Formats: sequence, structure tokens, C-alpha cells
Amino acid sequence: MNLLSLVQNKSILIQCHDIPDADAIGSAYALQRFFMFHGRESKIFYGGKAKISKPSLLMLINELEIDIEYEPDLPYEPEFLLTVDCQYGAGNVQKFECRKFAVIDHHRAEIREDENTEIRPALSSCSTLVWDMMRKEGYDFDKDEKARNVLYYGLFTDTNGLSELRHPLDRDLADIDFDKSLIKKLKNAALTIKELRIVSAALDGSRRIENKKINKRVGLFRAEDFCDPNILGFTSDIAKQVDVLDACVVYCLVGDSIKISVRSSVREIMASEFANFICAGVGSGGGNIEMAGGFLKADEDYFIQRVRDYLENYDLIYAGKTKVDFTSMKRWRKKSIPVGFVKTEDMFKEDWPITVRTLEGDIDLRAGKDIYVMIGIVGEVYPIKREKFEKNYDLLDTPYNLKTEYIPEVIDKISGNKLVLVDFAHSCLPKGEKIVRASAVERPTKVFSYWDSEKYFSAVTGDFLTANETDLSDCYIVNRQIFFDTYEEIT
Ligand SMILES: [Mn+2]
Repeated sequence: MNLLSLVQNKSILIQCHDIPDADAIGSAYALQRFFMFHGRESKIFYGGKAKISKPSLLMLINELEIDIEYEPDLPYEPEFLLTVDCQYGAGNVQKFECRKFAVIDHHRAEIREDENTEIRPALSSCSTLVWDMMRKEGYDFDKDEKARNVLYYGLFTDTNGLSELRHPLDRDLADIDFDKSLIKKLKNAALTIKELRIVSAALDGSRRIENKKINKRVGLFRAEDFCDPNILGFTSDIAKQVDVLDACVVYCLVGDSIKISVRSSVREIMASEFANFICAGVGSGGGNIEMAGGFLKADEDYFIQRVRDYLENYDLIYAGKTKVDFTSMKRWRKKSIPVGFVKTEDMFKEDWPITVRTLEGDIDLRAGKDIYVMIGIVGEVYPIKREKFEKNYDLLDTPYNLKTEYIPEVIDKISGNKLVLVDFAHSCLPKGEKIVRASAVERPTKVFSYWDSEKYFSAVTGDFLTANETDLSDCYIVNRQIFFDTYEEIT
């Protein structure tokens, strides 16, 4: 969708979903300011059964002087309707007949996508999407504190206080300047006595799903329908601390969908992966190792079955400890494919603190002549010591190219400036021959490698359990597609 082209519409009605949250209100308001900047008036409204009553939202509307109206009986048929944080005609938003509509949303697409829709489920908040779209149209956020505050707060509330950020763009938005005293004030008006009762009711009715074989227990807590994501997060933060639970999922129904908040207290369950598994194929989920969130379009039975499946259907391998018969697996040779690398000294001064932002998360480093950054064949990024690099790779003269959905950036931790990693990249080729033993796993498998005892590699059925032939206890998981791109069978 071309955001600027929406300005062509003579009248713009921006509609939030029913019972709007901070993300919907923030997205709508920032868009209104964008349209205003381009000389177009717009109006923000919502329908549904109830008016906004949450104290922090009323405070937000009041402090930023946001003009938003409750109009369940719109007296006219709109020329042009833009739904934000929801999709026209979906279950959580009142449908109004209109001549033309557009959609900006970050939930799973429920309608046909075309040039009038911008739907990106990988993002944690609609605010992130709006921020990215406005930024790409050259909108100067430095000059608009209100837009910054409102989008930051939208992201903040949709990610349980930034703890469930899923995408690098979410982390970019989380880094912007905002009014700290305003956000603090809003944060501390988040809970009413009534909502405290929602928390206690949710904690009251738990059920436990257990797998005795791997000795893991997950608690399930259902909060009342359309529960605020912050309340979900707050509830799961408490439930996580229960001694007999290894992880917990607090959830609520949102129309025909389910919102979840996941916490883990053991290394064998990564909250982000757990959330991702639950939502796979019917929504999107993610976060970090201990805290995650997600949204799925499914009923409660399906959701509970997914939790059960997650717990019951995986194998666990501890490198060097678990007995695996690698010698009976096929042998594979690593293909000679050029990859990219960056010398951090080309980008920053010695010992300069930097953050490399990747799809998989942030990597904090200190730049210097001994630290290189590798860019793998699908754009995956990881640091490497110069010594190890020189031992394992040969330099190439060919220029380096990378085309992926997200291009990794490097953030100067002192100034906040961002550089594009691939702008500094060169090509290289792995030296020598690497032979592995590998076979596709038949069940989801988690592998704790030699190199990281906190985080496991996670495989879905079909991914490859792989071990270096020179040291078969050095095993790890390779994604099925990447495996076939990278290895060839030795026959
Ligand atoms: Mn949202």
C-alpha cells in the first residue's frame, strides 16, 4: 500500500477496532497527524458495544488531546474508511457500509490482500507498522513528539511493556525518544480494581498439562474475554513464579481468536519458541527466551491441543550426553557457497559499543580489529573472531549482495546512529572440506549444543540433526531448506 496515495481521498474516516486499545488509538492518531501534515483532514472513531473506560486510555486521549468518537450508529455512509489494528469486516470491528476501504493491521490476514491493505503479522504492534510506513514516506518524527509518544505507547502496551518484542522493527521503535514522565504516568494507571479482579479470577481457574516423560508441567490460565494484553502479561508474570510450573500460558478469547501470554522458567522451554509453535499456521507469536506473546485465530480446543502437542511431541538431545547413533546416518559434504563478512573496524573505532540488529534478535558487541561479523546464505548474522575467520575462510574479489525481507542494521550505542551491515560486507568462501553426518528428524527436537547451554536449537519435523564427522558429539540442528542449500549427499 502506498500511504501517501490515501491522501487523495477527500474525506478519511479512521476506524479503530471495538473496545479500542492503546495500539489502535495510537496508530489512528499518528496516521491522522500524517494526513494533516499532507493537508488532509481526517476523523477517528470506533463502534461496538462499549465506550472506552480504561483509565490509562482516557488519560492518553486527554493528555495528547486526541479527538476520537464513539459512533456505533454512524449517521452516513463513509466515502472512505481506513481500519487500523483490525481488518474491515472482521469479528472484532463493527462493519459499516462504505464506498471504499483500506486496512492497516498486524494480525493474521483474514481478507484478500491488495494495494488497499497493509497487513504484517510479523510485527508486534500496529504502531510499529504505522511508524515504519510513515518513516518510509519521509515523515519527520523528530519534529512530532506526540506521534512518537503515542506510537511508543501503542507498542509498549501491545508487548507487555516491551518484553514481548518480535521483530527488529519493533526494537527500532522501542529505541525512539519519548516523554518518560508521560509514559510512566500512563503505566501506573493501567489497572483498575475491576481489572485486579480479572487477574485474580484468571489465576483462580488454572489447569495443568503435564508430560511425565520429560518431567515438564505447563499451567494454563484463562482470563476473561477481550482481556487487555497488559493484564494477560501481568497475570502470567505472577503465574510463572508458581513452584510446580515450568511454564505458563495465560490466554483470553478475542472474538473468534485467542490472545496468549507465555512465560517460561526452565531452559528446556523457550517462551518465544513455545508461543511461535502454538500460533504456527494460524497466527503469529514470539518474544524472548523467558517472555513471549501471540495471537491465533482458532478455538479453545485447538489451542489447548497445541499446548499438549508442544509438550508431548519433542525429543531432547544434550550434545555429548544423549546417545545418538550418528554413524548410521548418511554423509554429506558442505557445498562451497560464498557468504558475506564485515570487519567491524571498517565501521567503528576500536572498542566501540555496537548492537547488531537481526531477525533473530539483537547482538551486543564491541567493534575492533579482531571482531568480524558473518552473514550466512539466508542473511543470518553472527560474530566471529578474526583468528577463526582466517583459519576457515578465503577472501573473494566478487562484490557481496544480499536480498532478504529484513536487512540487518548496526546501531552505534553511543550516538544511536544506524548503519546498514551489508554496505560494509565483502565475500568469502569456506576453506577445505567439511563432512557431516545428518538425517531429518521425525519429531520436533531440541538440541543443546556444546556452545550454548542456555539456548537450544529447535527442529520441526524434517529439519536436519547434524554432527561434524570429526567430532560426532558436536551436533546441532539445520533448517531443512538451508540444509539442502548448503549440503550435498556423498554417494
Ligand atoms: Mn495491536
